[in-house]
Amino acid sequence: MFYELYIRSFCDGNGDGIGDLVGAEQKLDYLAGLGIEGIWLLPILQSPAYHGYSVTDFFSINPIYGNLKELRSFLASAHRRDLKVILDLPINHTSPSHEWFLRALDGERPYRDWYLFLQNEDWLKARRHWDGEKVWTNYSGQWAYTLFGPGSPDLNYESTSLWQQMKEVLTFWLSVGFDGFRFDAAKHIFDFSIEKGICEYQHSRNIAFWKEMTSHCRSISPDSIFVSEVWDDARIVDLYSAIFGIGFNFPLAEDLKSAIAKKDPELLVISLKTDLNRCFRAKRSYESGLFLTNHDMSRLVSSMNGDRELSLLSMSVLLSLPGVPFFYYGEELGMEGVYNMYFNEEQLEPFLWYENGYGPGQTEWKALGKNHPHSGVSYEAQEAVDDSYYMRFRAILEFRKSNPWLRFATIKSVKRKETLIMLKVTGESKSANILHNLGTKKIAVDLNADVQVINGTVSKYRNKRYLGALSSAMEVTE
Ligand code: ACG
Repeated sequence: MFYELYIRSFCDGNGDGIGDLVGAEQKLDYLAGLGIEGIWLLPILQSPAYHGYSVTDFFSINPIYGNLKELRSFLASAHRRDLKVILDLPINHTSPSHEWFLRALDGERPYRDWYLFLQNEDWLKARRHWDGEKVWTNYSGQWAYTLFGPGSPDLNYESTSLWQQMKEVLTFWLSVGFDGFRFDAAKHIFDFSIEKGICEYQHSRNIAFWKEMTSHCRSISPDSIFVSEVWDDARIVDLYSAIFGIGFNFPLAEDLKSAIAKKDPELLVISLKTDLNRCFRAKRSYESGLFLTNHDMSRLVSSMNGDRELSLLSMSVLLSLPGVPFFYYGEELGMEGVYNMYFNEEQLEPFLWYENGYGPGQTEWKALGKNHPHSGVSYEAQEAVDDSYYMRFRAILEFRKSNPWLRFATIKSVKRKETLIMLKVTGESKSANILHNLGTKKIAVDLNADVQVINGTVSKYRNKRYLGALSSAMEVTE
């Protein structure tokens, strides 16, 4: 299990209101206590942007988060707790303030070749693949290709010297002590066709690029962990996951949430059968990155329209599946936040440590618009209450932690009876039946004595067992 950490909003170690590495290091016991095995650190390299995805220097970290010494100390402390740390690395583009881009604008080589400048007026008609946004930006009279907007001109990997440069970046961060990378925007390395002048993914070229980058890392650090961010349908996600080893399962995230929000068991059966298709085979060369939300999406409780029971059920379904689970900071508290493409900040609010919103480590870089003080959502308010959202979320994490075999399990079957979903899964040394009740009434189930409640309730009445409303349980069968 990995925790997706947005350092700016997590814990402030130097009293400036902005989360930093010193603060995050102080909270490593908290993180390890959640039962996670690793941390996905959202971008921390030099960048003028709050999200950090537009980098101005690939070899240094944003000074508001700390310095290299503090990063090394954070990594060593994480490793002492057996936590892996992977770095989110956005190498598809830079900030327009990156020195490379400024020198490219001046026509200096090789930097000029490291970006794509307009060669044909017709290219201006090109539109972004998924939403029709414009993809060219005029910088003082020179048009550059900017798929993600004017704040991030794309790097142009037609230039082989750039491949070499990026390998040096990877070598550097591995030598600092990272255990691997979450590679941002993996399908976008080659996504503009120079021949046709349109936006068009060139998957085979992208894959060749990533093969070379990942082999480079493995030649330095054979156990490196890679996770690919490819937001696309299952076929494309799979293509890339095979190179990286772990690929975020975007279709599953969307379908699972939608099935549970609608309390539609049939939809959930279809989702599990299609989005986890490969988990029905025993031999797999890569794993699903299981997740429900990330920083580009509405938070879980918000996507369940405020229904916390449905949120916990979604999490318990997710954590009963084969793959490597990831969850976003603050989801354990049930924080809220709605994603908006043009104002995508609500899901990035400060982690609320204290009920009154103030105290050592609390970040204050932005206002708490959704997760108000005195609303009972804080860590302080919830950690002492047995049936709080946080404690119930932790119990689901604990279930997963005590069943590590589920990661590599094979799904034998997925069946439905009324509101009940039944999965048969088998691992190297164990098999189990996993039951999820999507209904609002308890339902009679065939469970043996060796039952682990994942979430909700299992009760007994006259020799019959019942799985409570919106509850999940597992029985180990052998
Ligand atoms: C990553 C980061 C994100 C970051 C960037 C840029 C990339 O996580 O925080 O933005 O560094 C696309 C890209 C992703 C990108 C997201 C934000 N995420 O592919 O790499 O945009 C469709 C498209 C997807 C698209 C998605 C976005 O296919 O490509 O993701 O829409 O909504 C079904 C379909 C599926 C479809 C979905 C949703 O599932 O199968 O294809 O996805 O429905 O409709 C950051 C900032 C930005 C800033 C940038 C520089 O957040 O504001 O501009 O950095």
